[in-house]
Amino acid sequence: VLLVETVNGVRTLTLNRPDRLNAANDELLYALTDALKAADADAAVRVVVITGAGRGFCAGQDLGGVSGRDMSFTEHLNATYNPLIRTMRGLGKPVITAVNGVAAGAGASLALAGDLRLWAQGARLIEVFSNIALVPDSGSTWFLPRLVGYSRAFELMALADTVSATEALRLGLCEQVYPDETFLADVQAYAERLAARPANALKLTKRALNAAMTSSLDAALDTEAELQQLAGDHWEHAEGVTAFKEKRAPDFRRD
Ligand code: LHQ
Repeated sequence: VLLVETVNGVRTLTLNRPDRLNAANDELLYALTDALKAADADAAVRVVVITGAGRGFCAGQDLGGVSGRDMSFTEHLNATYNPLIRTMRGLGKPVITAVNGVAAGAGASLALAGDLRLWAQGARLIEVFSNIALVPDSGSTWFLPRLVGYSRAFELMALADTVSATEALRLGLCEQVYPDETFLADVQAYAERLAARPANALKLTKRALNAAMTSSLDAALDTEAELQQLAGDHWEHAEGVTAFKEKRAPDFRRD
């Protein structure tokens, strides 16, 4: 259900149920969460990419196994999607969602939960939940209004309209859009640029940003002052300053 590959410090996790547009079952969700934790623990991994096999990114919950009467949705979310989303945002490494095709329902939430979102031109996102009279879950109600504002988020959720890649770029739902034909190579090149950046500083930046998303300015200033000490005490900082003085590129990949 999940393919795992590492190239030049970039670990790519590929959802692999292409005939179902990578709709998620328990096995896939547990495998993805475990693979993220393994990537966090592996010093050879500097950046994680999540993408989908075939023409879809992720069509959300596999509806084949779902009916409101034979499972607790609350328990299901708490056991599967919620730990996944928390693991992504808590990971000490950048997580890129490489949205190769349609992202729907919890698959849209997964696409939005990346620290960085790169889309193929043919990708699209649908907050499809209201089509089956459900509430957006797996973080969509948190991510989407922060990206597009309350009313646009509600509109997308209430009408389940399809967001194209061009529109996603305009709305700020993705950072880059690449041609379908070169998508994976473009994602890899982008991820390798990120992998050359100072890993400790990015880990601390991610921690500071995630805290700031829900904090006051006062608290953010305190967090910055605390984390800046950790960054400044790290060898990366010495390397950055030395490289600047020596008029050369810093080497942040030496460990
Ligand atoms: C699928 C699915 C799918 C199974 C396409 N399952 N087979 C919910 C409940 C409980 C608790 C936790 O949280 C959740 C969260 C959720 O994610 S709710 C939302 C669940 N997802 C959906 O409702 C999306 C359903 N799919 C669609 O609306 C369409 O398939 C989209 C818009 C994603 C893509 O449309 P098309 O490009 O036209 O593709 P298609 O519909 O022809 O799908 C291709 C195949 O994939 C097809 O199978 P088939 O055997 O006919 O080729 C679909 O049945 C299958 N598939 N999504 N979620």
